[in-house]
Parts: sequence; structure tokens; C-alpha cells
Amino acid sequence: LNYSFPENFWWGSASSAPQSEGSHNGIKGRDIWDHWYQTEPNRFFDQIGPSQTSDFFIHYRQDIERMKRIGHNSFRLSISWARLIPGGTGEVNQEAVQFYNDVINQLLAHKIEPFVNLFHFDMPLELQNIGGWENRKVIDAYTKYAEIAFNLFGDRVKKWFTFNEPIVPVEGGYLYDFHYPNIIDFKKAIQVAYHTMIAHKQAVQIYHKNQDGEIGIILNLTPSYPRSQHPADLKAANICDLIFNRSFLDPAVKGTYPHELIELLADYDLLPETEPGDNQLIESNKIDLLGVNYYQPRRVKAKEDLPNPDSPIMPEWFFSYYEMPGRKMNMYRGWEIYEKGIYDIMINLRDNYDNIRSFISENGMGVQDEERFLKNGQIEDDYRIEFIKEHLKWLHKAIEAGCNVRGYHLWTFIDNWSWMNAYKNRYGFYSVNIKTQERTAKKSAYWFAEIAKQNGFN
Ligand code: BGP
Repeated sequence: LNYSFPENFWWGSASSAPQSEGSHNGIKGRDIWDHWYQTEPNRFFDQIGPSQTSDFFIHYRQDIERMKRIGHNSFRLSISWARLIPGGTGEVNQEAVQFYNDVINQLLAHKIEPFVNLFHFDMPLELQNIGGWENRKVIDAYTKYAEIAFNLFGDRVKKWFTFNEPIVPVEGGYLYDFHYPNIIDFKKAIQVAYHTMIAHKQAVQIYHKNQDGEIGIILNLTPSYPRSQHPADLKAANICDLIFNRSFLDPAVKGTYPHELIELLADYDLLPETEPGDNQLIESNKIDLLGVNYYQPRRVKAKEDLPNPDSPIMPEWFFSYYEMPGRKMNMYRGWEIYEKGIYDIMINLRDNYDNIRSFISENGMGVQDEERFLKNGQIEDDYRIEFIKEHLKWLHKAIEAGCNVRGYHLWTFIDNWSWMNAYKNRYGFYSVNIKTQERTAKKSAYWFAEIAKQNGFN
């Protein structure tokens, strides 16, 4: 094989509870997505809400068999906090315990290692009602929830993640209006990011006290490429990197926030409120394993104008974006396809983050109107095969260069409900008909089965 991967490489896909389980009333407490959809359905593409999914809650047994068929040796799911503990704190829902137990047992019975994430954007509504991550009390509620999950499932689950893309609720909920509670306030955004990090650290601390597997965090890393080597462009790209990558990466892996970030925030009176003991907590509880989600880089240039001093301060006070011509996915949003980004991320982790043990926890190609490619009942997604292959080639190169990468998970297993864009972009190895719940493997699923079996490709 031209591209063969290390032994026991993790081949699989990733999913999340809110996007795939289905929100069956009565056996799940409400989270912010249920609430937002109920109160503002027009915000959601085609007015489709979080209850219309591929119903993993019902079909998980058959879906796990499908995973096996297409070569998965690992699979990431998330626990819905509001399903396990409907009020966010208090009573544990025994029906949820049974469900997650059975999912985990089925996965293990098929020799698919469960990777379990505790939080995928789905704050229980009752906790959002007291301020969500703005309120320090929610950190303790989260830590309790994490401890309950570790105690219930930790005997069998050996790979845990505290958060998926914690920067996204910060951006979406507090800067750019695409997540609940859709406030625009940079200072609050920073407080929320900081509290999320404290919650992460507390969960890692508890995990390391009582459990024997690995725990990490999943970050969407977006390499910030400067437009030129001009100092102003370099400075702009560096600030962008500090805000969107290093704000989580550094404390998670190194146990410290970057000085430059602290200085920048201090200059603009944006530092978060802290409590005694926080620094010690951040320093001591480092992760064992880093999940990297990679979709697209950021192309950054210096600002041409000074920001209007009367406008509220935003990250874009410090830099501007520009577009690279070329291939795009996710049409309406235009995500740049740049495969080498995956390599650059890994080299950075090798050189500046102690070569932390990592894996690609999400990478994938969102395609609009994918039925266009339907032939004889199957979606012929050669473009997705190409996309995965090109990313894997760069990942392979990173491994050859000594990077400590352990696996590759595609986003996602079955086309899923995606936040505000519902079913606009399809990412799955399988397509699903939401009405009949019928699943159909795409061409890429068969291809993936082959490469997983051979542990590589030509
Ligand atoms: C990541 C999230 C996923 C998923 C994916 C694709 O940021 O972890 O939940 O949704 O992006 O993005 P989208 O569905 O918005 O196209």
C-alpha cells in the first residue's frame, strides 16, 4: 500500500446526541435546541427542528451493525445531558441509563470502541435559564453530571471527551448569532469560554482521581494563515489564532493561557472574572488525548481601517478575513477545502504541544442537494471519497514526520440534523429518509470499509 497507517489506527465516524438521537418527549428533558426551535422555528432551515433525526434512540442496534459492516473499529457519540439528568441537576433518568448502557454494550460486542463526549452544544434548558455558562453554578452542575457519567459507564468506556468544539457556543451564542442565547457581547463571550475551560478542568480532575482510561477535549482547530509576511498581516493572523485556537488549546494541553492573549484582553478590559484556585486547577489537569476537528482554515489579513471606536468591541477589531479562490464546500457558507491544513495542525502539535496524542475527531464534506448524485438507488459520492483520501494523504505525511496521530473519524455516520441548517448539508456515509427512516449506504461507505480493512490505500 502506498499509504498504510499505524497498527490499531482508529477508523470510524462521529455523531452527537442532539443531531441524531431524536428528542422523544417525556424521556428527555429539554435542552436549548428544543426550546429555541419551539420559540423561533423560522430561524431553522425548512423549519425542521431537533426532533426530526435518524432516531438513533430507536435504531441504534441496526445502526451499530451497519458501522461494523463499513469497517468501524471506533465510533464517537455524545451523551445528552438533558436525557441523562432531565433537569440538568438532580434525578438521573433510568431510561437514559439503560439506553446508553445498551449502546455501549452493543458497540463493544461488535468490537467498536466507544468514544464518549459529554457536551455537544446541548445545554439543558433549566441551566440555561440561570445563565448557562455565564453562571459559575453551572460549572458545578456539569462536573456532577460528568462524575455521574464516569461512574455509570467508565468501567467500559475508556475514551472520554469533556466538550466538542467549546469555542462554537462562544462564537455562536455570544458573538455571531447562530446559537442560543444569541447575545452579542465579547466580554460575556470571554467569560463563557473561561467557565467552559474551568468545567473541562474540573471534569478532567475528577476523571483522573477515580478512573483508568483517557480523557481529552475535542477542538476545531482552524489554522490562521496570514495573507503575506508583512508584519501587520502576521500580527493579525496571530491574534486570530490566539482568540480562536489557542484560547482553548493552550490551557487544555499546556495548562496555561498564552501571555499575549492575556495582555490583549487586559488592554481592552476584557479579562474574565476568576476565583482563587483557578490557576492551580488549570495548570494541573492536562488532557491525555486531543480530538481535532478540521474543516477549513482561516485566511487573515491586517485591518485596512481602524475600527470605529463607537462600535462594540469584537474579535474583528483586530483582523480581517479574505477569501481564497478555489474549491469550496457547504455551498451557502463556502467553506474552503484546503487539505494541507490537517498536516499543518499536526506539525504544530508536534512542535509546540509536546506531540500530544491526537486523532482527527471530525473531518467531512457537507454537500447540498446530494440527491443529484443518486444513481440506481445509491449516492455516488466520488467527491467525498476524493475529499477523504486527500486529507488522509496529508495525515499520512504528518505521521511519517513523527506526529502522534492515532485515528480518523468522519463527520458523520448518517446524514444528520444540523443546528440551524437542518438537512441542508449532507455529510454521512449513509443517507436517510426521515419519513420512512430507511438508510442507504453511499459509495463512500463501501470505499471506507475497504480502507479500514486494509488499514490504508493506494
Ligand atoms: C462541527 C460540529 C458538528 C457538525 C459539523 C458540520 O462544527 O461539531 O456538530 O454539525 O460541524 O457543520 P454543519 O452541520 O453546521 O454544516
